[in-house]
Amino acid sequence: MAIPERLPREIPNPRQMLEKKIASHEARIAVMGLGYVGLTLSVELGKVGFSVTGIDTSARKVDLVESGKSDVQGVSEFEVAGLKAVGKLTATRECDVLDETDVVVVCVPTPLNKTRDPDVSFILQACETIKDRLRCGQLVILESTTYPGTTQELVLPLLEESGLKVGRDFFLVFSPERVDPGNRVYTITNTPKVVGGITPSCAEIGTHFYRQLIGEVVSVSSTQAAEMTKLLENTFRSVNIGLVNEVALMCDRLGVDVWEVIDAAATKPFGFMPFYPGPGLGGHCIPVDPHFLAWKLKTLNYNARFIELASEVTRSMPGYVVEKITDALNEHERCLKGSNILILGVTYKPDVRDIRESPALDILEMLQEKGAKVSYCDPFVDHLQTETLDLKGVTLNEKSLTESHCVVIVTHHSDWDYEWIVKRARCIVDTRNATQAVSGKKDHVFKL
Ligand code: SAJ
Repeated sequence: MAIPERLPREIPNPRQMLEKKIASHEARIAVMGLGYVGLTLSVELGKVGFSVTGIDTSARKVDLVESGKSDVQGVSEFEVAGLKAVGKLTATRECDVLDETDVVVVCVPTPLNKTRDPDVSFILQACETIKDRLRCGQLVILESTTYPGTTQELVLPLLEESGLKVGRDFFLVFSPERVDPGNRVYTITNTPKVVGGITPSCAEIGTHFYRQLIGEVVSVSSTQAAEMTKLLENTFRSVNIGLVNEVALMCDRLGVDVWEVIDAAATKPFGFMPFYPGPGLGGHCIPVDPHFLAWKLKTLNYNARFIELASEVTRSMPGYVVEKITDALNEHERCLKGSNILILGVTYKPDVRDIRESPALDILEMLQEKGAKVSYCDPFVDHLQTETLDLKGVTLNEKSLTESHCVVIVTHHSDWDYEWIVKRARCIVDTRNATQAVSGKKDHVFKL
């Protein structure tokens, strides 16, 4: 593929040229990062007629797309293969395609590092690559969740090292991803999209771009506002989950059923939104995003107390579940050590494949350390391998249930028959109130 000469520094009207290409869907798109955000976005862009090239450092991810497959829940292989067949979607590990693209969307991971500080190295690597190939008339979008100031303070200076000027030669926006893998109600196209630009013209072009595939696009005044919007969304969730976990600990001491109390409070049609206690906080967003905000505020000498406190409470939940298991076994004159414990559900939430940050991993580790004989069952996870765990999943059947001294419902997948489980297990710790609807004898079921 011949690499065209860079466009000259000055072209008559980069913005007008770009807007026309976007409006006609002739704009060529590059999406950097083919995870749940990048691949989902690439497919939706291809479906409205753009030609999209996905760029990923993982040969496995590139090969999957090139062979018309998908490893992302909610992205159909039929759609990937179809777009591939008509040349609307390709994938590559090489970045020279950036010489020919008009819009580049960065959807790379932003994990926490070992000291739980933000790791923006993937963003910087992607932007270094973009800088080397930046041309007049290009729109660069950052979607990766990050702390307020990243786009303005890190990405912009890097891109302007090219000698091109933002708002005149190229355009730069931040637009938070709102992809919820497996959510059949809210998809990219019907979830409002927030856009913040470095300059007004950046915001206008970014809005113009997303309006090609999303019904509602909300423009905010800056990239910092857009970055902060995302962090507020997920900090709101994290803090409320922390609060309701503390309410569960309070209700336990009061001898009150926390689930009954939440359901009763949820009858209030205004001013209340139910959250539910659980074994801890998993996933790639909620446990991570608020710490981006807390870290940034620390650099500004501010301690984000709610974030830290909610995180502290929620991080104590796996240990609380192990206490519940110990108490439940005591009711059956058994100690934890040497008991067969079956964990039902190890993914971070129901009906997904993802085990990232799953509290089930902490619970399994703690039980093993205390000498319990642990096994797990999860239809989405055949084999559980982490730094400290190496377990093959067992089948949920009469045998695995009756041989267990305690069955622990950690992730309540929809397909399980909880009535059948309650009837066969001799002792159950239910961390999700999954057995709520089961009638009949339940004095062997212990809830959070
Ligand atoms: N959790 C609780 N109690 C609750 C809700 C969740 O313990 O009341 C736990 C879950 O078990 C899980 C963790 O919190 O371990 C995260 O659950 P989540 O429902 O927030 O699911 P995520 O991590 O997939 O969050 C995503 C986010 N979406 C984006 O960032 C684009 C989040 O903003 C969404 O609100 C959430 O999906 C959603 O609503 O599904």
